[in-house]
Amino acid sequence: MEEAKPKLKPPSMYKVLMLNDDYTPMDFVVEILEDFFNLGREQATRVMLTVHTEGKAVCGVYPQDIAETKATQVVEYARENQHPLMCQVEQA
Ligand code: TYC
Repeated sequence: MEEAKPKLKPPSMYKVLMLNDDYTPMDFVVEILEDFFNLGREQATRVMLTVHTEGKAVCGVYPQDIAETKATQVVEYARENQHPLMCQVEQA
């Protein structure tokens, strides 16, 4: 008897982007990149400076539900600390 072909495909991946603003402190952004995106201090600093100079940068790439959850958690954490930091999720 023939085996059924597995039809599982890997999930589409989504980028979490961080957007620049004039008010969120640089240290706070670096802390977020370390804590929510598991970047080391050097890479977190590089990503933060890319956002600061270019307007946005990719923080990480994940399956959709994880990407959406991280973006929501980052924005909530920023609001709890009275910062206007924004994230975007888009398909990779
Ligand atoms: N532009 C901010 C400042 O000069 C720093 C900053 C970096 C803010 C990255 C947001 O996603 C951001 N304090």
